[in-house]
Amino acid sequence: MSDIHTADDALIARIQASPGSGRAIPDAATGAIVGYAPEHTVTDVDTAVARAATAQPAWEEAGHAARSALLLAAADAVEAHAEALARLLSREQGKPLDGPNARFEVGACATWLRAAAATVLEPQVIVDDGTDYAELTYRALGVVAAIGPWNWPLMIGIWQIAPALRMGNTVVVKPSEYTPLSVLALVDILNGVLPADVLVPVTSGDRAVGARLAAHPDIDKVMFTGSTATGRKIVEASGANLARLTLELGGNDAGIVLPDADPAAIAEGLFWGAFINTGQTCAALKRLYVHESIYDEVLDALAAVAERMPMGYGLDEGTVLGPLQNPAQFAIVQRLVEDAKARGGRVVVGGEPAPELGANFFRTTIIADLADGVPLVDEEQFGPALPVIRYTDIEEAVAAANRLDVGLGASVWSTDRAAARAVAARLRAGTVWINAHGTLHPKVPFGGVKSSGYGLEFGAEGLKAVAEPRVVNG
Ligand code: TXE
Repeated sequence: MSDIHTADDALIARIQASPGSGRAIPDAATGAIVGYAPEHTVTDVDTAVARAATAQPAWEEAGHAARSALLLAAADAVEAHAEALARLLSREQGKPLDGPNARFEVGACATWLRAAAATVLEPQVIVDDGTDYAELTYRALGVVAAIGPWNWPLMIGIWQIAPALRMGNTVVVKPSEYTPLSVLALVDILNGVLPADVLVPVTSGDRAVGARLAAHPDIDKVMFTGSTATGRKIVEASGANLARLTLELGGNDAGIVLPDADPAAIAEGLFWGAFINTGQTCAALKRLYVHESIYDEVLDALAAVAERMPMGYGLDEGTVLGPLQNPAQFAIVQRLVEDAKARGGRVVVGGEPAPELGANFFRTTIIADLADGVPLVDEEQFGPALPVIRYTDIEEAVAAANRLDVGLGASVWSTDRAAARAVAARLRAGTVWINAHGTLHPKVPFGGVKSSGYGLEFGAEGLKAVAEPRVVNG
């Protein structure tokens, strides 16, 4: 490697057993080898779970104050390595350093660690009437499996790890086979401050490793973010070990632009709502319904933003959009866009790959004049291709937004907050944003409905999800 002396390569060197051994992980943009990830086996999963189970009682015994102090130290350690982590993430995942991307993601890891450290679940007195007394308290569950995806591997990893550790659980973390190196580097940094075996990673290209982890008899909870198909397998596995589950699965978030919206004012919010991380985001705007009275103005304003956002190699400063992370995802996006064009969709911008940038690049694409039933509207594209649909009547738009079997997020765009809130109240989604889409806060619960999963993350609700309730009565 030419830039062998850079800090991100030093990180990679630390997490590799030896250079050249393990599974080669490509740079998402160039295909060059970034590093080699250990190839663990199902037997290694058993060893990892046993180590985490052995470490758990002392970690729980250490108490809330000690664990919070270590999570704060972990946040400082992440910040001390922020640029190296961001560079490694950018190379492996493809997302640029700039914009709401790699540096932003690493920063969010520190933010969520600190938020978990600061959140306290006080005992809740349920009855205290002079005769009866009952309070509800929470304690650790045991060993948590953290199984993550490739789109926001560090941030979603921390969303799973931080609350689990905070409550006194130990964690076995299994990153996506596409993005193991950045997660291993994060775990290495966290383990610089945590006691031994409190956080144990396993990595493999073999999906049997994730399956074993989810089904392991000594796993008490699975935190999973990924596809609905894999989520269903994890639900089936939990029939045997009765592991508690938090499932954050795919979505197909709708946005509804009301007739009184100001196209110029909302264009940038709409753009990042849809195209953050080049569209590879669970709660991104994936189909946009615009009232006919401002349809053309919204399309023009959105296209103007799209045309000035540079796509390219992530380590090039100024780039804000990257490639699709992997060829399979590229193929999904290409298929859906080609199909939408064949069905009469009007390409407003993009509409084709960008091979001059690299094999996995697809141009920022906005396709207008589509209708429900077209696969680009009905299926999760998980890439930089936004379908825009014209509507006449709000009843029609609400019905369209609610008609699919997923419900992670949704958004309503309007200058009239009361009108927007009235529409929001009718949308079936875990979160409905007004004049924004996908913005998250570490204290605000986040989770899906319908096939987008169940369970809440973040804040006090997120801590309860990795804890065992216990009522003390009397
Ligand atoms: O996800 P998978 P993939 C969507 C997106 C994408 C599709 C597939 O549409 O095209 O999912 O992506 C581990 N038991 N999202 O293949 O297969 C696996 O190793 C336990 C949406 O990456 O769900 C990885 O660590 N674990 C999503 C993780 O599950 C298993 C983000 C996710 O893999 C397993 C990413 C098993 N049987 C993709 N099999 C979002 N909601 O943001 C695999 N795994």
